[in-house]
Amino acid sequence: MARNVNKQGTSNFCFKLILLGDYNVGKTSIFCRFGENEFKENTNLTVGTDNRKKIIEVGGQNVTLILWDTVGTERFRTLTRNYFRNAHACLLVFSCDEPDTLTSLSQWVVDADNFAEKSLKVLIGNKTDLKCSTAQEKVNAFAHHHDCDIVFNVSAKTGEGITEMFQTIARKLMQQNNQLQLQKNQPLFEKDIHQLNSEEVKLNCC
Ligand SMILES: Nc1nc2c(ncn2[C@@H]2O[C@H](COP(=O)(O)OP(=O)(O)OP(=O)(O)O)[C@@H](O)[C@H]2O)c(=O)[nH]1
Ligand SMILES: [Mg+2]
Repeated sequence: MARNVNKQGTSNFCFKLILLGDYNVGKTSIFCRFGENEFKENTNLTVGTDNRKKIIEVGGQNVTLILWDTVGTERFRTLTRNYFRNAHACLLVFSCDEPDTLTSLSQWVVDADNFAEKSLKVLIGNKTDLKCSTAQEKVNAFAHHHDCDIVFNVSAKTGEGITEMFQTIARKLMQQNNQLQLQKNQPLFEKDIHQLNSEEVKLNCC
C-alpha cells in the first residue's frame, strides 16, 4: 500500500472508518493488518475501542484514514454506538465460514443507519483463507437489501484483499467528497486540512 506523504507531509483528506460486526469475525485482525501489517492467531476479545491513523496515497493524493476498532459482544453494544459519530464509512464485517455472522449484521446496519446516517456502508467477508460456507449470492442479496455501497472478500490472516479494500474505500470517499464540494462550492474538510497542516493532528480530528 502506498504510504508516502507529500512534500509537506500533509494530507488533503481525512476520513473516519469504523469496524462493526459480531465477536470473533476478525475486526481486530483487520485493524492490525491495516495498522502494523501483522496477524496474530490468538487475539483477545476486544473490551474497549482503539484507533489507528494511516496516510495512504490514492490517485496521487494523500488520504488520512482513521480506523476505529470496536467490540462485537452484545453487552457492549450501547458503548459502541458512541463511536459512530461523524463516521464516513461503516465497515460491516462477517466471517465467511460462519453464515450466521452475516445474518446478524442486519442489527449493525440498523445502528449504522441510525447513528452514522450518511456513511458509506461496506460489507466485508473476512477469513477467505478458510472454507467459505456463505454463498456469494446471499452476500450480494444482503448488500442489495441493506444498501451496502461496496462488497469485499478479504483475509486478515493472509492479507489478501486488504490493501485494495482500503484503497477503494478511500477513493470512493474522495469521489463523494468532491461531489459535495462541487455542490456546496467549498471544501468539506477544510477544518481537517487546516488541522493536518498545523502538524497537531489529533486522532479525534474526524
Ligand atoms: N483463518 C483466519 N482466522 C482469522 C482471520 N481473521 C481473524 N481470525 C481469527 O479469528 C479470531 C477472532 O479474531 P478477532 O480479530 O479477535 O475478532 P474480533 O471481531 O475483533 O472479535 P471481538 O473483539 O470479540 O469483537 C482470532 O483467533 C483470529 O486469529 C482470518 O482472516 N483468517
Ligand atoms: Mg476485537
